[in-house]
Amino acid sequence: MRLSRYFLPVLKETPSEAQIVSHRLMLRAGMIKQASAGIYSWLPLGLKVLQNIERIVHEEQAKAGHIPVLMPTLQSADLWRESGRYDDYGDEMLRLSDRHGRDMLYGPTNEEQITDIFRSHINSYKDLPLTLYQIQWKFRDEVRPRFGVMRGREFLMKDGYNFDLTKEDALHAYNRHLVAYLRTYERMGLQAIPMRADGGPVGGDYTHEFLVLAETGESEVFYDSAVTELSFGDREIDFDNVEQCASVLEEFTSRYARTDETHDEALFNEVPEERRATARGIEVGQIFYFGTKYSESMGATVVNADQKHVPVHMGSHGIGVSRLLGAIIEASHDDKGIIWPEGVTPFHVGIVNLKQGDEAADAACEALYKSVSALGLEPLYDDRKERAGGKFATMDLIGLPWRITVGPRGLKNGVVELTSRRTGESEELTPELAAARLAEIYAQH
Ligand code: P5A
Repeated sequence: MRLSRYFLPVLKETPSEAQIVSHRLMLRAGMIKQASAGIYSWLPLGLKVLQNIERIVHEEQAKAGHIPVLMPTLQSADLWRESGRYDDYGDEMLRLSDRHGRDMLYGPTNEEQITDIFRSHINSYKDLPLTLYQIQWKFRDEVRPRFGVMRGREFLMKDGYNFDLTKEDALHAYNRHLVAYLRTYERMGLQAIPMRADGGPVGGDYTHEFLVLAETGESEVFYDSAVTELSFGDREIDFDNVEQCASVLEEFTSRYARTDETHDEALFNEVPEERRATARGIEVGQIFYFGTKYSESMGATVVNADQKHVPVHMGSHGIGVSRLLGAIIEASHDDKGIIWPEGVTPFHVGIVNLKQGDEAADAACEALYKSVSALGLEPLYDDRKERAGGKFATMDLIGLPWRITVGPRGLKNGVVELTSRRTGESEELTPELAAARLAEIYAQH
């Protein structure tokens, strides 16, 4: 993409309504525009990151054997009356009625709707296990939407639902989700720690939230600091292997780590004092096992091997897809702007032409643009007639992890400069070697 033809409405001033750094930077970098309280339009740069996050979520769900579907945002109130949640959900649910006076709602989550799909099509235990998921917009009429996409009213969620014959099978699905989530967050450059939590309106008492530690997080958390040393890394995992998945859960959840809802001071005090930590965290996901809560009330049963009708065991599993943008920025920025991890960056490299209009500089930038694109990478070429300082400031603000600077002086020696946004370190290389370095870097992501 050439910046002269792109739509990147960066702001010079810091917007006064934004209280936390991720919100400020998303507005300043022209990623989002507030439409009304807690509701945002996604501008091109923001949309690219959102789609990268979606892609990683889809890829990791596919590895776990989970199947994508797409359900509507508007749901019938009758389904929610069956589960009893229509009245329970309270003011967070946006309720509306259609021209025939039928009660509808904008889905805050989809347990009822997916259970309805399941009961309409599946009757036999032979069709289990089954996990369906979607990435779809949700609406929760939060009393105090704030911090931009962090706590929106309309937000994008990955929501998955498992259907199993037995509690043991459903717990394996739970563990599979935990593993898939650990991989998902790490690919986004995040450490998200699973912590025992509360079921809330979804239900069930077996649930973990995934928290990214950050001062601006809305949850208070208590943990054994040893959990911060764990990482999933690039180990191989067989998602059908019950013991393997269970041992990952064991490894990542056996130490004390809880949100304030489930915090237990006596248990916490058993952690050696030097490892007892309290912090704030951003909840980027939550997994639940709630057994037969929905299948019993909504009649989602299968015939088992003894020809008996039994309600299926279920769980649901959510990732805050749009919230993740805020969480990643909170975890990765400096005073100049965002620093995108390679896995989610909107463009792989920024090309800065120090002297637009100079024949050699223009030609070298064009050639680099072509060679980088030919590698399957997406460059953002700042081809505007602007001062170098302004171009650098824009690149730093929007946070591309790599920048290639091209100027007449370097070109006389046959070199351009490759700079890391994270470390600020630069290397002088021929344009060919700079492109090859990028290919090497991105081969790992
Ligand atoms: C699990 C999937 C559920 O709703 N039902 C389907 C279950 N879980 S949850 O924890 O309530 O939500 C899942 C994740 O969505 C994100 N989230 C939000 N993101 C932005 N703004 C909000 N107002 C908001 N509310 C929830 C969180 O990351 C949460 O973990």
